[in-house]
Amino acid sequence: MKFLKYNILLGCIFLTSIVCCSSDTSTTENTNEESVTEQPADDNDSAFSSVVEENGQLRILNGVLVNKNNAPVQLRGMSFFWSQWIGKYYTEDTVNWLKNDWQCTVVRAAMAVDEASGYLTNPELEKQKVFTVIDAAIKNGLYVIVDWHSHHAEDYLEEAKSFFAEVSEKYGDVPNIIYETYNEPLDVSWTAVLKPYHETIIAEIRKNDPDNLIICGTRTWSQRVDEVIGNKIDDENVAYTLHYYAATHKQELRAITKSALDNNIPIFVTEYGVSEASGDGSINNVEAEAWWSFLDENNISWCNWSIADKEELSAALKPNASANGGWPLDMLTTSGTMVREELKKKNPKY
Ligand code: IDC
Repeated sequence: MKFLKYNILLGCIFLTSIVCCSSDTSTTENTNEESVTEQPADDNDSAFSSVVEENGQLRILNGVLVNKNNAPVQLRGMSFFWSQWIGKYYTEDTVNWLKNDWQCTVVRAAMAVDEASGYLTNPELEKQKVFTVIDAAIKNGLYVIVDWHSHHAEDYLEEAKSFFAEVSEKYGDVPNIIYETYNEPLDVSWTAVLKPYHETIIAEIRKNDPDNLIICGTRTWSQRVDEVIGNKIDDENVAYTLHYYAATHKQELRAITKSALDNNIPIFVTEYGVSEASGDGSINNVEAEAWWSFLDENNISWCNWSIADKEELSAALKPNASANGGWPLDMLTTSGTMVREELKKKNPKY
């Protein structure tokens, strides 16, 4: 059965390649005659054992995240919490559970930097947590985002350079790794501060890793993706970060995002909540659904905030949930339940 499905899948890719190759590509910016192929219908039961086995090396093509066959890929998964505060979930067992039970195709490790006792104070301790998640993600065939979780990264340039140099040297030869150079800048200039910051870090990464995806934070808590229009970073495999919290950010932020998309700016939602931007307050189901539809329509990948058992509405787990996965459904919060259902409904099952 699996073999048959695999052949049908290959057939679809082959046929869509022919259709796409013979169609008019004049609407695309790219002149190298490559085009994005159509995604075969997803029956939610993949013939492959993991998302990385199926999709391999990711890249950006005409503003879209595509796989090794140039077919669009939309990853969906979970973000871990600040590593220094709730690092107990940075375990192999949690990653296994997020793949097998939650059907995540991507996870995000949030390396705390300057807050409390993060990387600046305890680099080895914090790195070990992040490396544990990366190693487990690679074993599971998941994509993994390595996020420099700071609001002031431009103030610690040397530390960021050395961290990303180390990560790219250690993991740059596997297709699983995705770098996120700056979680959320505050109100600082894209042109004068953020773009040069990202370029400096990208130069470090590219010494070791010529091709994996790099995601770059934008002004105002990674919301102003429109400011990248006409001012992109000169690297083929860069996407830009959008963050939203559904009970706070609504149509206005979707409109900003749409203007970026209309200008071929690749977007990746490395973090969002169904709650307010505080991470708490209230949950907005209607807006959560509106955002999920918007992301699907535009093939935008996402990670939900967060794998944590803190008493706040954005946390996925109830207090004292096990650090080794295996969570019974009654240990999930309202947010955790909503997001897990969305993942299981939309992601392929590996
Ligand atoms: C929040 C946590 C909260 C913690 C706070 C500290 O949920 O418990 O007290 O950080 O700053 C973001 C950030 C992310 C925030 C999250 C919710 O990237 O670190 O986590 N959020 O406020 N951007 C928008 C919302």
